[in-house]
Amino acid sequence: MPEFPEEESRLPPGQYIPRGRPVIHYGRVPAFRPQTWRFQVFGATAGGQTPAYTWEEFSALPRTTVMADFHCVTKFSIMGYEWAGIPARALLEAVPPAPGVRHVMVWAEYGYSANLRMSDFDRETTLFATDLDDKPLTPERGFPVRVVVPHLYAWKSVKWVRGIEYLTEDRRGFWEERGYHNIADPWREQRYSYQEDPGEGPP
Ligand SMILES: Nc1nc2c(c(=O)[nH]1)N[C@H]1C(S)=C(S)[C@@H](COP(=O)(O)O)O[C@H]1N2
Ligand SMILES: [Mo]
Repeated sequence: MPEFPEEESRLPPGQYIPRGRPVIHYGRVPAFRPQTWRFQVFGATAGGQTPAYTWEEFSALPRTTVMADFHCVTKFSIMGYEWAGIPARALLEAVPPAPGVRHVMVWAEYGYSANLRMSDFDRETTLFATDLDDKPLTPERGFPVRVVVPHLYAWKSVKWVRGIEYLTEDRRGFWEERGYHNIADPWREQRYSYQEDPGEGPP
């Protein structure tokens, strides 16, 4: 039996609540070097400028808090994380995209990336989180800043984020190129790329 029965109704199909709060990622945890760290906004910006924020500049952007559940495609869901950080919309305001931009590529250390539709990026709950449960992120959770897109599978919630690229045409990110779904809505169980083709599925 789940500890909190009402959480069951918040579980997307095929997900379960594990013990504890697992940490999961591909590859090693990068070091943070505040002197050389930059957050680059590039691609199709409205004015053509592609600013690189220092850590001091980036962390001075407006802040907000988001309470949300977190759904990994490997089927565990963490209920009720409290993230704090910079809303995606603050970046869209600071560096407006060109009119034709429909997608955003989020870039991290070591070249990890995830693509988002602008409609998923431009949401009240999409966040560049610096804090989890009132404490700065730990290194393995993405310190100093990670993306949180709670309404999509968690591989889109890029840790150790270093920039965003405005795209006029969609491109697939790290896991989207390796067989995972381009959109990744857990409520529709959009786990794998074969589900993108209507009528396609495993035998
Ligand atoms: N940079 C980076 N971000 C990443 C990953 C990764 O391998 N590298 N893994 C993703 C996956 S698959 C998941 S489930 C979540 C896990 O976040 P957590 O460790 O805070 O639970 O981070 C996501 N963000
Ligand atoms: Mo994941």
